[in-house]
Amino acid sequence: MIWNQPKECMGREQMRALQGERLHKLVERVYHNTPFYRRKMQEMDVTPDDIRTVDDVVKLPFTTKQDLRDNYPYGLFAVPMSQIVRLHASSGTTGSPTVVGYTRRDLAIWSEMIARCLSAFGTDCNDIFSVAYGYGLFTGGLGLHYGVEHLGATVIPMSSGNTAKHIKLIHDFGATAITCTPSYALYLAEAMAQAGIPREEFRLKTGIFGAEPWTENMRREIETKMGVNAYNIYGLSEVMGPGVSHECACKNGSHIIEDHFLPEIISPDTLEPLPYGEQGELVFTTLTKEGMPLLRYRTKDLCSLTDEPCPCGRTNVRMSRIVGRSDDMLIIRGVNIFPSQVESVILEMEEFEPHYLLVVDRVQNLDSLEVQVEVRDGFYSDEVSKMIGLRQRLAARLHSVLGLKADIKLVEPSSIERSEGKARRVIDKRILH
Ligand code: ADP
Ligand code: K
Ligand code: ZN
Repeated sequence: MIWNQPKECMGREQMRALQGERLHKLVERVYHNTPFYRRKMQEMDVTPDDIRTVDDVVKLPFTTKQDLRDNYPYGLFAVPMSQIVRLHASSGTTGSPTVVGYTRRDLAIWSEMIARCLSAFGTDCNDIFSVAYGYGLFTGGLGLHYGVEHLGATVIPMSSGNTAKHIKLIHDFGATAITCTPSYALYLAEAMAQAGIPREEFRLKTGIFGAEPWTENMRREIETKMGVNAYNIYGLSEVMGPGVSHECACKNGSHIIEDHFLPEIISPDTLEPLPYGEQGELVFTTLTKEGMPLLRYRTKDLCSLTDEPCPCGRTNVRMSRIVGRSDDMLIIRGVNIFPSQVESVILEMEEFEPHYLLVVDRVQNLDSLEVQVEVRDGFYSDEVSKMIGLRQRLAARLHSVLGLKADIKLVEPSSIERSEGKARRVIDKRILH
């Protein structure tokens, strides 16, 4: 079902016209209400009158996470605090937290966006959702929570942690859908298998995962282990939270909620806009946000966009999976690599569990990469020659994909730390030297 047919299936020209109108109004608002943006626009000699169509967006200044930090806590808010009804903070994966503020209308729009996502995943008012993202400052928990209610489905506000109780409630309450990070989903699936409750006694059928990068191979792994149909949901707190984009039944990229968020792809080096199809940094302008509207926010997330028609009938632009964040990119002996590339390779080999850790170091001025990976039960062996053979095969595959030699450390099942939220995939010891 398509929750908001007029907005999700709008003709491209009509959408662009709507975005242009909203962009003009947005720029007027921030020009008058946010001194930070007025100053930036004055420096660039742009006024709201120069911004009439969606193509004019390129005349506007970028916003970065550093701008949010420099204006911490409320400097980018565009309404008085009397109109802010909620605060969230980003989880600070890459540094000190940043604060975001929402008006009543922002929250209503957010819930409606999530209802669109959940409908695209095939869920409806008959579903019972376990929301297992963290509740609190993180946008995942409360964001999904109110979206599920808006859909009219039933929400179990689980939050993360307490996995044993979680499994009992998913079972007893007959949860049909679950939403959390993909890494927690894996952890939970393993714990469900160990709990001794027969798989048929669970009613779970839909899994909605996001908040960190994950690969197609990871999707298959979770689907098999948990017995759900798994969908990708994307978002970031600065822009709104989860629900900025979502997959549909076609699973061929994630539709962006374009009537509220105007996407661009830029070259992270030259900052020039790139055409559809090319990979670069994703940038969003929040067309309707009141509390903390942002012009051309640089997400650091690397992906590509397409406006090719989708068989589901939605016309909104789709984004590819996030390859990684530009800050996650490791440069090892001059070679650029993303943890997701290692994940793909590991999961293509049946001998490995989807649990891995990259340890980067610098020894005698030379970068080193160690890949720690869990060997699946049944493949782990005390026979040294078997393990050496396995290590060599993985090393060879990684070498051909990454163009880099990695040291492989095979570890026993369940020895790498599990995550209830966003997984930590990299330990970069070079920072300490
Ligand atoms: P932080 O930047 O502190 O982690 P957020 O909790 O807002 O703050 O996280 C947003 C980021 O999480 C995004 O910019 C993106 O890097 C990542 N993310 C969110 N959803 C997905 C997804 N479905 N796939 C890949 N990455 C995602
Ligand atoms: K208030
Ligand atoms: Zn679609």
